[in-house]
Amino acid sequence: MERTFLAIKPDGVQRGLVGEIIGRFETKGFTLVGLKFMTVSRELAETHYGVHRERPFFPGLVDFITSGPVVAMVWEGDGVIASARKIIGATNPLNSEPGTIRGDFAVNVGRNIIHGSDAPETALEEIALWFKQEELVSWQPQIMPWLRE
Ligand code: D4T
Repeated sequence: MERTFLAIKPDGVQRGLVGEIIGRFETKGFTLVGLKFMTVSRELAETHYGVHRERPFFPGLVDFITSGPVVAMVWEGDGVIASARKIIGATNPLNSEPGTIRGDFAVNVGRNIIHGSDAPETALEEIALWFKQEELVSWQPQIMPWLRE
């Protein structure tokens, strides 16, 4: 079953949006298989955002993501990687559609509330970076027959 890595960034936590955000993925019908509330080390932040190392916004991005607690999560379900990106909305919240998380709650690209893996390869890498295998819980929600035929 497909899995993706999502993280509510420090702005989402500080603004009290944790329950609202988790609820969107839960009520959609995806399955939570990993969850932790944590402070991100600079090493983890720099590895996670390594692809952006040469970009001018990289230092500010690392400062921001390490500035307060985040909620790191793994969610499971058919098509969850692409679907979660749609639920999250475009990177710049001013371009995010209303109804998406960023479209509903954010106005600035440097404070865009939540991260979601953008492809199957990055999802695998990010899950392995943020979670130990034993921190993930494989389970079958009892409502599954009501979610898929
Ligand atoms: P993340 O990775 O946080 O889910 O964001 P996206 O996948 O939607 O977008 P991204 O990788 O291009 O950007 C990573 C992260 O950097 C911040 N950022 C981005 C920024 O502060 N200034 C910028 O100009 C850009 C392009 C926002 C998300």
